[in-house]
Amino acid sequence: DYLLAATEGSPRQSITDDRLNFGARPQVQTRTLWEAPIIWEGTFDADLYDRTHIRNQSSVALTVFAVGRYLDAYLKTFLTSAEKHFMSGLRVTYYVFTDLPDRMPVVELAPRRSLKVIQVAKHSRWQDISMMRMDAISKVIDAEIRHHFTYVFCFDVDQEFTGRFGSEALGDSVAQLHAWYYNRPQSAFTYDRNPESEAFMDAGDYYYHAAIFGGVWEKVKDLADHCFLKIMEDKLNNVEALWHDESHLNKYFWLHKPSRLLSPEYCWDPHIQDKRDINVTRLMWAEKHYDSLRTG
Ligand code: 2GW
Ligand code: MN
Repeated sequence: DYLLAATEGSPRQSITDDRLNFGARPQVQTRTLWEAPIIWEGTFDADLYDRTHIRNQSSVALTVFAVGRYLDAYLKTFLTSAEKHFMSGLRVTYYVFTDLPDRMPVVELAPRRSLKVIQVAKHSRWQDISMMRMDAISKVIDAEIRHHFTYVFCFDVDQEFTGRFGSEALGDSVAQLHAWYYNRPQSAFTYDRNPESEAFMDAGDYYYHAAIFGGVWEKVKDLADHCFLKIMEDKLNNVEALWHDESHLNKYFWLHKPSRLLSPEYCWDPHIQDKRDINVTRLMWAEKHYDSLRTG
């Protein structure tokens, strides 16, 4: 049903996108086996996408979590850089989830852009901080996003926009290729291989990065509900998937193929040596300070 998944209020979009020039990047894969486009620099006309989405009045909700020390460490850079590069020209609202609303950084927003802070409890285990995002995302879609926005994109906070992250990335169901695995053999993918977990996979298509996923709100709600349900089933069975919510996300996208994939240009780790396919970096992983952030 991802072929023509139009619902009221969202533009009807088929999986093949004739606005793309698939041949413009002969060195990389620009379409999946199920004909979903993979968006690489050079394959699209940015103005054309912006014009269509402005004409359709597309609007985008962005969710991001900044709990505990991640608030001071990453949020200001994330939001300030998003204001420069994320969906410029479209109506955007940031939904920031934090346990520390009083410490919110001050960020100047462009016209037609706004920010909402939603207070959440801090789970004591970091794995739960990450996994429980799925529940919060589903709830905010139900309570607010579905009434006001076409699309919702969900981001890790430990990253910085460094180039256009624009309307060419919008689609029904959007997955991010993980920068470390996009050109690696399937045997190297870090899927959950434990048959006891609901996230278990012994085959797949790609290895997707949970730091970015999105789509029309109906699809993102379905993804979040599915992943949260599976996370809770695992808890009842006393198992935890290898990469937590990311393992469940990979299982979900194996069962429900995404209609659009983002190349690693959309989420790049500057520590990766081999940059031969990367013509532009649109968003970069921030430094991790595991010693100070993951303890205490
Ligand atoms: C997470 C790990 C260790 C210590 C703290 C935290 C933490 C995460 C936190 O204290 N506060 C917080 O708000 N977070 C949120 O969870 C924040 O939005 C962060 O970006 C997100 C995921 O945690 P992160 O970025 O440290 O994990 P990564 O970069 O190793 O992420 C991948 O794997 C995760 C599962 O282990 C998720 O699937 C994530 O989406 C992936 O990118
Ligand atoms: Mn991260």
